[in-house]
Amino acid sequence: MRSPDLVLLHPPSIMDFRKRAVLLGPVSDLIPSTPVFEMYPIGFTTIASLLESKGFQVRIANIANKMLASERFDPERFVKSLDPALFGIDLHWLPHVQGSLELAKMVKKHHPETPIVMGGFSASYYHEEILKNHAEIDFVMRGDSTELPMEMLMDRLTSGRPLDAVPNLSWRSGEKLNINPLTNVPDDLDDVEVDYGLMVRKVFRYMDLDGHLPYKNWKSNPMSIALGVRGCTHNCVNCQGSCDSFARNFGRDKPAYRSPEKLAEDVAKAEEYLKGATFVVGDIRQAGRSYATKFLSELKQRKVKNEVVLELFTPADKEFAQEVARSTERFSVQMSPETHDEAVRKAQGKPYTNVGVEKSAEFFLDAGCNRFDLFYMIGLPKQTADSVADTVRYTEKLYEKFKGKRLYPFISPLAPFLDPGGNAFEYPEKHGFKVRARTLEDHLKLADKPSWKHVLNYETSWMTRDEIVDSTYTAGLGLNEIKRKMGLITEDVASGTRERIEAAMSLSSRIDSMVADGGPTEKDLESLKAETAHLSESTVCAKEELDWSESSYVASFPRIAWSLFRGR
Ligand code: B12
Ligand code: SF4
Repeated sequence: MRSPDLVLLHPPSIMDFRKRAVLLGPVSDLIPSTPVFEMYPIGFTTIASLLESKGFQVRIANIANKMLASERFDPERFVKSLDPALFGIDLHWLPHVQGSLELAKMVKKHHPETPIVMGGFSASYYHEEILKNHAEIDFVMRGDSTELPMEMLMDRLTSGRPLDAVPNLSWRSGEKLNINPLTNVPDDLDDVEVDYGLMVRKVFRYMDLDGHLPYKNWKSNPMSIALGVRGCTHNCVNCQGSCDSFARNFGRDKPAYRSPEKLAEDVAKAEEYLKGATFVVGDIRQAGRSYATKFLSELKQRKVKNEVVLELFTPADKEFAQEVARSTERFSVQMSPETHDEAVRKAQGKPYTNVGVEKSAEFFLDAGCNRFDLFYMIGLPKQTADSVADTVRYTEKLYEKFKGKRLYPFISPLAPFLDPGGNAFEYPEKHGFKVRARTLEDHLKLADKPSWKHVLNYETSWMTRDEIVDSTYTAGLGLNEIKRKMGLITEDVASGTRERIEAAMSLSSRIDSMVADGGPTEKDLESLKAETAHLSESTVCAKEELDWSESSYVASFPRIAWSLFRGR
């Protein structure tokens, strides 16, 4: 079999997580990944689609997932066995700082002559520091749209032509750092393809299912993504994906949308391969109400049976809820009011009311929504520990108000990092944040700390790191108790969650004492290993509470087989 031209590698957040004891904490309780953040950027698939259409062969290898899937999998041996013309490693999410840089070293050790390109939001933000301080990385591909520049880079590398004309590329020539202009910022996403058929074929081409799976539990809770937008019209203060941040960091002064027809087609195509939920990224009303209506009518025509998960960035009216219901067979909605406190929410950049949130939930649930998820957060501007406790009390009222309906409130900390590039990170004093790490190197040092409290890169003027951690666990206990009282979870589940939270709290303070005494020592860490691994997952809630559908990937087998048979 021909060697791939490009291998895209996704690292775990911490390369040696299997050996190292770190209380990673409830940093991933509300997303599909485990705390090692094994999900790779959706952009891996869009880069692969474009390059494959131009005749290059691209392999995706989710190292994080392979390490989770099998204790016997040896990442170093695997990396050594590869032989592409170019390696790509993502540093999209900053929590991967340690994993991405360590993986780059491992690759370079075995392939000193093969260039490595890094990409993603964090790599874009820190491109100069990466190239100055990390000799193993040859290129950083900046920006939110790198498909075309990656094709140009591959083309130049394979033909030996100069790199000056490759947009968005930062690169070293000898000691010199070259920063090509960030000019590939397309106005729309109509040329960006997420091709699930290609992914299925790759699994078979490389006989590697785990290396292509987006996250560990995908087999029991499969999900696909439809990418409707790059950029955002909103300005949540802590977000690197905000409107201001996109302009400052990724050269984007307005969002790029996929046409409503193509987006609806993406949702329909995902269904050809997969029985499960499709998550549509971004509020479909961002591009205007007529865009949303067009998308929904296109979806209706396609008679999509899979569950469609939509996001609301602001409250919605009854008419919209009913339109969604008329256009889909099965749908869910997610909204992130962040807090019950309207003054805190406003400071966070979301100036809407609780009445608006509750009305939206009512409209969608009455229209037949499968579930309406509400996400609350700890670590916001103007938010105190008392305010977090009040949010928990508020969720009890919500549960009572929506009794018997499928409304699910969740709460989690802003962790482990305040996003570099977001308004709060860039202007911390203005927004009441104290940032403990500014450079990539600072974050690399934090990633080495033994518990998530010590990893946090921020505090606020209203909450210390201790308070953020305590409030998180206390809120977890509070929500658990509410759910138990209301009969939403069994006594067994409730006591299991309570025990886990209490054990995590106790372990967190034991680690604090070790740190205060100058530790923890290697021996301490060794003895903590089993506990830290057990107590970093499903702490503030059980992950299954977030599952969208009852499907498993076994249910998708006939579709996958049929798609292969058709050769698509
Ligand atoms: C959708 C989304 C998700 C989805 C993931 C979808 C996915 N698999 O990509 C979910 C909900 C699972 C998610 C989870 C998380 N997310 Co998120 N997410 C977003 C969101 C809303 C949109 C991202 C997007 O549009 N991607 C599309 C484009 C821009 O990226 P892409 O196609 O994947 O990649 C392109 C480029 O980035 C680049 N690229 C990326 N990687 C690489 C690698 C190489 C080698 C190259 C060459 C190029 C390259 O090229 C690609 C193609 O053009 C943004 C906010 C926003 N408005 O942008 C936050 C955002 C990216 N997420 C963020 C965070 C913090 C997280 C979490 C860590 C949160 C947490 N603690 O749980 C987790 C990490 C999950 C994991 N890895 O396991 C931060 C990132 C800040 C930072 N720099 O660290 C953002 C900016 C905002 C936020 N605060 O939520 N997220
Ligand atoms: S958190 Fe706010 S700014 Fe960031 S992507 Fe979501 S709505 Fe946009």
